[in-house]
Amino acid sequence: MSLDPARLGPMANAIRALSMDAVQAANSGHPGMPMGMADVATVLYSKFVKFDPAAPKWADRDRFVLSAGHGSMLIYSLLNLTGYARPTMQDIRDFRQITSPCAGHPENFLLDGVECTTGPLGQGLAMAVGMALAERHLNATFGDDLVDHRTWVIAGDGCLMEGINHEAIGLAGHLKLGRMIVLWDDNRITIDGDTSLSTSEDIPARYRASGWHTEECDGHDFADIERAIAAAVADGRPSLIACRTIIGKGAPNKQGGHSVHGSPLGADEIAATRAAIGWDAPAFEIPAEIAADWRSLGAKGAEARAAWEKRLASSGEGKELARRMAGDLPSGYDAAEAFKAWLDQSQKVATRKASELALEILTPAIPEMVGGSADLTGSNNTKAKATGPLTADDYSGRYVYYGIREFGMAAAMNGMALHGGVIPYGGTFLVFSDYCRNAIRLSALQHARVIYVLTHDSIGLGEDGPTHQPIEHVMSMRMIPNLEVFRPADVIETAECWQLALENADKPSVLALTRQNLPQLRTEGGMQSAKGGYLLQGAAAARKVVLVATGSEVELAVKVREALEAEGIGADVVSMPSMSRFLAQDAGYKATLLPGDVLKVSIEAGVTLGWERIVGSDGITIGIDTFGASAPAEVLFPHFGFSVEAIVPQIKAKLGS
Ligand SMILES: Cc1ncc(C[n+]2csc(CCOP(=O)(O)OP(=O)(O)O)c2C)c(N)n1
Ligand SMILES: [Mg+2]
Repeated sequence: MSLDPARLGPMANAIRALSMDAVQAANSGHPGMPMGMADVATVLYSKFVKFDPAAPKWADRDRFVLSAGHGSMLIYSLLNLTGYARPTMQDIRDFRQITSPCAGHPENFLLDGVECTTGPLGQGLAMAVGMALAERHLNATFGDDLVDHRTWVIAGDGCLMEGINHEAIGLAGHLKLGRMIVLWDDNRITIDGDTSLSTSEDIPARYRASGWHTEECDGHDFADIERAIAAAVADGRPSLIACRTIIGKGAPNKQGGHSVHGSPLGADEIAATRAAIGWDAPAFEIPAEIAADWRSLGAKGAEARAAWEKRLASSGEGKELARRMAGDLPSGYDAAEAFKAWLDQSQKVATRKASELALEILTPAIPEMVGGSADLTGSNNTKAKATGPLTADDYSGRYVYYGIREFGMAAAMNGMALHGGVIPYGGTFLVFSDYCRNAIRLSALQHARVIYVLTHDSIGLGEDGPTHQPIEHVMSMRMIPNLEVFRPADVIETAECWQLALENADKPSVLALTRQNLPQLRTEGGMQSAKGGYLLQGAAAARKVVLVATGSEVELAVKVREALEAEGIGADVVSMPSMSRFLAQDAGYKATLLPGDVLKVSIEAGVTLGWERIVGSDGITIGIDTFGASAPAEVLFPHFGFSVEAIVPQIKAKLGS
């Protein structure tokens, strides 16, 4: 059945009017994209997207991602017009103001219906790959009756030009994520002007080469748009639809040019647009008939949702799916109990190996954990026996071979976490966190429970040399708000940190893990890491010094303490697997561990910047503020001053003893 263009035209114009008027009122924003894609979005929502504004978090809803996040007025218009509780028309009037959830770019934590935060170009599309992957995985686990939805993306030239696009579509094509459909706003305009300034790529050919199905349509011809989307739905491969559009369509003097990308149209052009598209209503008013047409679309989903709820209630699996979607860990899960057996085993292992040992216990108990690595499985130790490969032939697997696609992996994991029902974790070398840093930042911004397993966490990795040796990475990730960075010191701390990371339901975590073996320092349980820092060994002689260390340097701190004690200088060792967690403890606890009247010394094989917060301005910071070097780890540590012989004299000199 084809749609009636006589009704669709005015509906699309409602998006155009709201977008140009909101941007004008804010005197900032991007009218070109929503005006250009208004026709495509109208067809998409009239006929294809499964959603229910009355239940925005309905688990089996389609996911819609506006990857071209600068065109945020498009999604705000759609949510308002179809009847979501927010944004209200007042919210839209207040577009880009502090009181409004209609932020400059769509934020998943401000509005239901915004599935992910977009704006950093390319990442919306890459997150959608993760959503489509989570959908197939849950479908394979729970069946068609409970999980059966699509992932829709609107992306611009910029999203397709970014390097991450290559990683994202390569992964989606390989995994045959056929329920993902990308509508490309093929307007041939970016900020600087015509796309011919900077590219001559055959984008559909690139997608086809990556295993995608491609379609083209006239993005202003309703019937042609419907045809192309229907063809995409019918094809088993992921689909790209090149929608040939005119940026700012409707604005008679400005459409088609780059000036409409990111500036208000201005009062004169807005008046001319109203005349050109036949829109008489004042700003922020939608004529009753058009509003009713949009509302009726919104109401259509209620029936499908009610039917799904019935199926959920009558399914034996319903409760389990609901638990996973709510993000609650399984009841009866108590990893601490399982890890207790390790306390008297004296295991000397790398913390990456300790992480694998923890995963062998955690992954069978927590079936929603889906692991992976960017081609470093054997180095990151991310694969456990319970996590079989997730492939195009078997989506029920729980281990994703992401390939050498760190950014694509991180963005996909964001999409998986935001889709819900899975807890993604993935590995690469810590030094390559830079490759995916903006996705890690978006995990934090979006409150996404993603666990990054970042191994080879210092010069301790040895011979691979300075390109592979993290220096600034641990500290620089501690600077990202709402991201918890763990650097455990031994097998017991690693297990504790894994548990804490899983319990961080509203934030991502980083586990910084060693390549090299470390002795087991802890023989007592008690979840000490839960305070971020704790007293590992107390001073025997009168306390003059507190040594604060993380990860592999806790072993060194223990040796420094022994040497000091041998000379009658009492020293505590504080292990600090999570600096942010420690800093969040109450003042009394912090003062007990780090009293004002003793010398405090930090030891961490990374930059010293930031450790003043812990040791104060008259403490000592042992670290490394240059690049590393290529040599065995046993040579590198003393070379860079990480030895009892180098550290003890500095402490004695400071104490004046
Ligand atoms: C990673 C990233 N780089 C740069 C920008 C700044 N930026 C926002 S929109 C845009 C141009 C995008 O062009 P296109 O996707 O074609 O959007 P259109 O102009 O057609 O609306 C740029 C460079 C950004 N948001 N994200
Ligand atoms: Mg463009």
